[in-house]
Amino acid sequence: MSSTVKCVAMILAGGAGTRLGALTREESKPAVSFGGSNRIIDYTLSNCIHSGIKHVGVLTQYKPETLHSHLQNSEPKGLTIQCLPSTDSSYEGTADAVGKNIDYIQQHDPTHVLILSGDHIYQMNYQELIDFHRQKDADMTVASIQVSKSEASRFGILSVDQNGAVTEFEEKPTHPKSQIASMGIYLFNWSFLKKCLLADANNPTSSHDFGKDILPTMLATHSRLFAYNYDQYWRDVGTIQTYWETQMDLNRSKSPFKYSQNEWPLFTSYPAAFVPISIQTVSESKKRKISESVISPSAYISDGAAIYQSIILPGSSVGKNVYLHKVIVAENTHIPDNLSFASNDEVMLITQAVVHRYLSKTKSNDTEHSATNQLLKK
Ligand code: ADQ
Ligand code: ADP
Repeated sequence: MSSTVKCVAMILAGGAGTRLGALTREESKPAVSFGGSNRIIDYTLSNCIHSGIKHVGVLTQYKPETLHSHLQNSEPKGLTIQCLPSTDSSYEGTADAVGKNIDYIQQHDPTHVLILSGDHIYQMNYQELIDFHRQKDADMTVASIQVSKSEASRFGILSVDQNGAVTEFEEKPTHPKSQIASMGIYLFNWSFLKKCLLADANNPTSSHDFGKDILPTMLATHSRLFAYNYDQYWRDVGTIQTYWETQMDLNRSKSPFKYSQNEWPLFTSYPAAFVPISIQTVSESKKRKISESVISPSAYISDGAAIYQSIILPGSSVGKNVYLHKVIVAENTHIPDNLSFASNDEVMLITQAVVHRYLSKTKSNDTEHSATNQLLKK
């Protein structure tokens, strides 16, 4: 990082992540297991390390215990991580979460502040974003990405001129004017951000959110707001379907990531920097067939099991002759022998409750069981 730039990162990690259903019942989304032995937040933290950022504040709120202990056990070289939980009063919106921690930022006396989300899977060298921002002499730069028409209304949508200046912004519009989406990654000049946060805190009509309040106000007051176009792999793993799809993507032999694991190792609290994402083939002697799947090292797979396009989370076990296709087995779920869960369309989330429900429905059939999406939804 250039000697004139001192950048502190603030990772937003407090949202409830309700669309991940049972996976976020006990822990927040950034703490959810990902890729076998990592957690979702590890990808953003790794980007910080590879980008030469030295200080990261993690803003936590919803079910923060697992995330706190994960971060306290992580001691990545050269990075200090400070958990910043909403203790006395809850964080109202994302800007409120950062605004209530102005003192933490100030103590590092930065030139720039990078606002990040703890639930994105991507590899980005933030240094390139910082260079772009300085070149444009911007007050704030938002990272943006081209999305399909059908998914545009899930994002903040930008209109951008030829110079890269943002001319319009709408948070999750019903009728999007473009397909340029905000990635929820914002680089601010610190003095400018401080002014924005203080003004927003004093605005009684604001919901204190970056997308809903801060960006529109910046445009209305003609601030220098630019979009940094990112064209590499990036996923917001907000739903069960995208959580599954992203792990299937990373599991392919042709990884969509820009850098290999050697160039861009993933930092986790585990001694090994990176644990291979899948067990592609398992020896025939063990009589287990596993392909295109992500198996946590602490999961146990019995002989005779066949697992395809599935994710088995920590602490789970799969019994003898179980057949699984396109499912996610939630943490600490035990699938008894001879059961089968398979889906041909949407991925299925199997929790212990789903297993119990299924067993009680099929009590009369005591040999081989088979579940389909249809059956489980009844
Ligand atoms: P969303 O992801 O829908 O859209 P939001 O729900 O605010 O926005 O979550 C952003 C991040 O902040 C998440 O990591 C969440 O966990 C965290 N968060 C939410 N509330 C918080 C709080 N009170 N305290 C601490 N952390 C909190 C945003 C932008 C869009 C953009 C998408 C890209 O608003 O414009 O397109 O990100 O994914
Ligand atoms: P190899 O093919 O190298 O002899 P295995 O086929 O036994 O090894 O296992 C391949 C991978 O599967 C290893 O990472 C191992 O840790 C893991 N593994 C082995 N047995 C089990 C099991 N019963 N449940 C889950 N994972 C296992």
